[in-house]
Parts: sequence; C-alpha cells; structure tokens
Amino acid sequence: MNTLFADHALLPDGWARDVLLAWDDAGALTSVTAGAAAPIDAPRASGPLLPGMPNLHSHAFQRAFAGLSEYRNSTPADSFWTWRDLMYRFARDISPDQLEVIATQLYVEMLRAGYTAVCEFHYLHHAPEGQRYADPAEMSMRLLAAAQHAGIGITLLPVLYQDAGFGGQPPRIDQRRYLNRTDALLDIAQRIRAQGARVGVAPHSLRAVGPQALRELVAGVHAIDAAAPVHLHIAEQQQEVDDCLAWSGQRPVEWLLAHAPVDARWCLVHATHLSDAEGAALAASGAVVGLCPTTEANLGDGVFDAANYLAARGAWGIGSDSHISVDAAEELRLLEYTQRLAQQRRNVLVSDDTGVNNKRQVADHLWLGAVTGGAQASGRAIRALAPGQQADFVVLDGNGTLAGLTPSQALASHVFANQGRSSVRDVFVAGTRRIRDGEHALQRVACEHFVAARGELLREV
Ligand code: NGQ
Ligand code: ZN
Repeated sequence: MNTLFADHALLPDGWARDVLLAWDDAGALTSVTAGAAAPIDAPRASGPLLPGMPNLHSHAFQRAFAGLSEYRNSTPADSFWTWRDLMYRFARDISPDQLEVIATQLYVEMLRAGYTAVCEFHYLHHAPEGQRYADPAEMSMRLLAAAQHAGIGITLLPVLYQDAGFGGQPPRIDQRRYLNRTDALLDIAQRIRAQGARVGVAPHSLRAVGPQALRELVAGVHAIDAAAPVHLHIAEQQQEVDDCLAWSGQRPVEWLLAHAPVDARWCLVHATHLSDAEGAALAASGAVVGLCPTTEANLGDGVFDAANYLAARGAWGIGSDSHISVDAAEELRLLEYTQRLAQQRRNVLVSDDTGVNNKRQVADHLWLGAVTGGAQASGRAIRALAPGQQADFVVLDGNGTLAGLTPSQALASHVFANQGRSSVRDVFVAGTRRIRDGEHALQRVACEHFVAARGELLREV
C-alpha cells in the first residue's frame, strides 16, 4: 500500500485538513481520510494538495508551431482562418518520429503545469500526400507512445474529417492528411482500444462531417464501447454560425441538439457563440463544454458566456488546444478575467454555497469544476480525490512565497498572482511521481529532441 499525508487537500466538498491518501499498486485510491493522524512513516506533501487537472482538448503537433504566427500576414486583417492556413502549412510534412518527439515535449510540459491527463483530438492521420501508413493508426500509436514516455494519462480521440464546409464541400488539398471514411476511422479507434488505451471519437466539426457520417460514427463507436467520449469543435467562430444558418436554418449547437443524441458522453469544444436558449439547453443536456481560453483569445474567437452557463450548472472543463499556453492556472485565470472584462465586475465565477467565513473562493470553485468536467470528458476515473478514482494529484510548493497562507489563499495565488514561475512542485499520475521539485526526469532530453524536430520543420515551411 502506498500513502501520502497532506496538511491540506482539496476534496470534492472543499479543503480538508490532515488528509491521508492511500492507493493500490494499480494507482487507484483505496482511501481518502480527512482528520487522520499522520502515520510516523508516511511521506508528507510539502504543500496544499489538489486533484490533478485533465486537459480536455489538445492538438499535440501544434505545440511546435505555438508562438510562430504572431505577425500580421494578411490584408486587411488576420483571422482564425488565416491562422489556419499557416497551421496547415506547418502540419504538411510532420513525420511520425517528429510527432512523437513534439508530443513528448508537450506532455512533459503539461505535467509540469499541473495537468495529469490529456484528451488528444487527433486528426493528422496520414502521410503528407494522404497515403495511408503501413499501419493506418501509425500516428495514433506515436501519441500513445509519447503519453507513455511522459507518464500522462491519455484519452485518444481519432478525428473524422471529410468535408471542407457545410453541405459536403469537397476537402481541400491541404486537408488530405486528415481524411478518412467513417469505417476506416472506426478501425483506427479499434486499433487504439486494442492497445488498452481509453478511446473515443471526434467528428471534427459540423463543417467537416455531414449528418449521415455523424450518425454512423457515433452509433459505431458506441457499439464498440457504450461509454466512449464523443468530442467535436462547435460554434467557435461567427463565420461558422452564419454558414450553419445558411445551410440548415439553425445555429450549430441548436442543430446538434436537434439532430444528435447529445448526452453526458459528449464534449462540445469552444461553443463560444451561443444564444441564451442554446446555452440553457446545452447545460441541461449533461454534455461538457470544452473551454480553451488562451487559444480562444489568441485566435480571436469571442467570449463564452461562462457566468450564465455555470449559473445553470452546466458541465465544463479546460483545454490547451493550440498550446499557445500550457498552464492550467492560466486557463482558469483567463476564463475568469474574460467574464470580469465583459461584466465590469470582480469574482464572477463562484459557487452558490457561502464558503468558509462567507468568502466564496473563485480559484477553489474553478479548479474543482474543471477537474469534474474534464474527467467526464476524458471518460476516465479521474474525477476527484476519492476512493476508486485514480491517484492523480498536484502538490503546490508550500515552502516558497505561498508559505503561511491558507490553502484557499495558496491556490488563489497560484491561479491569479502569477510571478512568472509555476508553484507546481510535485505531480503524481496513478500514484507515480512524475514531477519532483518542479522537474520531470525527461525534460532535458525531450527539449533537445523537440528543438531539433522543430528546426527540421521550420526549414521545410
Ligand atoms: C483544429 N483548431 O482542428 O486544429 C482547429 C482549426 C478548424 C481550433 N479550432 C481547424 N482551435 O477548426 O477548421
Ligand atoms: Zn481544437
């Protein structure tokens, strides 16, 4: 039996004192006991202990392109769509070896930033001219290998991509690495499942997958595994809303809720542009909204109305998407800040209960909300520090500037009072310590390989 004692741990109902965690050799928590006496021989956490954060939306290859499109490129203005053209060009030649190296670096960074699991929304399936690799799941296997090297939990979501736009527009030449027939995509999902990995599927968007393919994909994956997560991009840009209205007379989320069996297995990524009625219906559906605040800001997507959605008790989580930032704290900070800027108020995203001493803590509420929704979107047992859940957790540095603070103050400082360095000290995944004193055993080598691979790719662009 493995144990760790924490003076303070963030349990599903809030902070608890003197918490003894115990887990089995498979990495599942067997007991979480608050108010425990510290066993003499139990290791002690060196600061407040949090449940690990799932990252519910990642395109790993984009890590090597992050920060490289921050210049004006088009007249009269750059947009999401001009960024996408540059991103496609960068994606054009990435090899399986390069993908594995980029993803390994990324997953090491995620762990150092407090993410203990990732949902990989994976569409770079084929060789540069669209030919199948000898193993059509080659690129998927490379992502699983990267997750294993780094030691992060993964839900792999092979993406179905078929059309360039609503109404079955033929795909563009620079989308050919992404294309699959529905049955071929389900074969890739089966191959991933055969590796013992958690698998779901991702119809890329309503732009890229028509109604019939969407139906067949969802029915197909749920015939394989009734609990499989289904993720898709939706309503990220006003252009998509306009095109969907022109095609169907309905807005994207309105169309989806009317035509697909959306439930708690679904994750709608972005969902930025919602009418009030769509927001209410989405919250009631049980689906998770996948918010990616730093990417959405970087791409000029718009502001999600989190205040109303959270007030309606909608499920949500966070993703780093394009990896313009890889930092769970920063996603939560920006989520709250977008609401403050829009409403000209402070402390918007708080829980309904009164909190300790009548203080309704924003960071506590956001951390717990994002863990719960992220776990749901992952389809894995990583929901909380509770028996039966995986022993995934983050220990903040209680010895530096956070010393002497209450645990709520420490987490709020971690999320809001960023001093240019992370307070994440130790990170455990399935009971194994992957980050020790802020460092990952692979980080030097992973970085070297990453820089070399990126150099090769930049020569080719
Ligand atoms: C993606 N990323 O699949 O990588 C997309 C861009 C698209 C974001 N939406 C491509 N943030 O949506 O067509
Ligand atoms: Zn995305």
